[in-house]
Amino acid sequence: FAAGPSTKERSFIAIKPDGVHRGMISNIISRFEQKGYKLVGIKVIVPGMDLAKAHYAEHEGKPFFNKLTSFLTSGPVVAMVWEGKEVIKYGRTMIGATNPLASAPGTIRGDFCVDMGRNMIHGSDGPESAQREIALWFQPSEIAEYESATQSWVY
Ligand code: FUP
Repeated sequence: FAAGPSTKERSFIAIKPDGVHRGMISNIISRFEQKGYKLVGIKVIVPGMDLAKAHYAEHEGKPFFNKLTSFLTSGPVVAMVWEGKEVIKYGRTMIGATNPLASAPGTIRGDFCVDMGRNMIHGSDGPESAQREIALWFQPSEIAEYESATQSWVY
């Protein structure tokens, strides 16, 4: 077992308020866990408007921005950091397309959602956004460094 640098890749994954209210926390966590990814950070947080706006800064000025940030601040978000081989890209594959009606069955959005504004989950779209979002939502001390006992069976 030789853990190359890519196995330490991290992504910011968040279950949005609709996912929490619909009781999808365990289902979503199960999917990432069963795939072989490692949970290294998790918290339940009702984000304030500053955090919501910073998180979705790339969409500032777009017609859906106010609705999007208001929705995020309306209820709890389960903010997580998942680690593992190509977790950023493959996490996005597991999540599905932004529009749930364009998401394949088997993806989280494809299986559970029909509305773009209620697509349940967020996942970083690249290494830079992953780094930025993890730093925005987590203190370094809130992220656990550990070796998984079963990782050698996954890689
Ligand atoms: P994604 O990375 O798949 O979450 O998608 P985006 O970053 O492009 O969009 C962020 C969120 O904005 C989406 F989850 C839903 C919302 N959105 C809209 O409501 N309308 C749009 O036209 C695009 C995005």
